[in-house]
Amino acid sequence: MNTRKVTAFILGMGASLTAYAGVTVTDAWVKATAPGQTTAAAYLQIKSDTAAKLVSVSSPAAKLAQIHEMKMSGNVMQMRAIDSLDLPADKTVELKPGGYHIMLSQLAQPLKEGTTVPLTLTVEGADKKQQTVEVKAAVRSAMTTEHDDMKDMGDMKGMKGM
Ligand SMILES: [Cu+2]
Repeated sequence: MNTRKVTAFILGMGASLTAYAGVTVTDAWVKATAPGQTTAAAYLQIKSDTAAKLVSVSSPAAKLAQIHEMKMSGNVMQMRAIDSLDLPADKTVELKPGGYHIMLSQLAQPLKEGTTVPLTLTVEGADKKQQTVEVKAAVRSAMTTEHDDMKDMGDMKGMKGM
């Protein structure tokens, strides 16, 4: 195996990660808005080395940013704001279409594909100490994500104990 190639690969990976003292955020993205739309959902994967929780999110792109969860109520998918999202030690928690997401409301301007949205995540450790993680979420076209939504919704329906 070519060692130099492996090293370059690892460095490349590191560049796409945002790590702050034990909290790693990857693949942050926001769905591009349709004309007239003033809300958008942001998704990402977050992992903490130690047990912690995501307690708040803010963004200069939106007046309000909330942590939302989606749940099936009967056969209706509903979403609601939650106070915090548990981050078990060393476990990747996925915010994705059909599940947990960050809801951006009262957007300052439409979100266009190819741009980025800065997000500030506040994570609180078991010791109550808070740290913030700065993330740049890539804006992706709603067209290409629509299909994933449907698939995830389908999966949600089959899930037990949610
Ligand atoms: Cu929502």
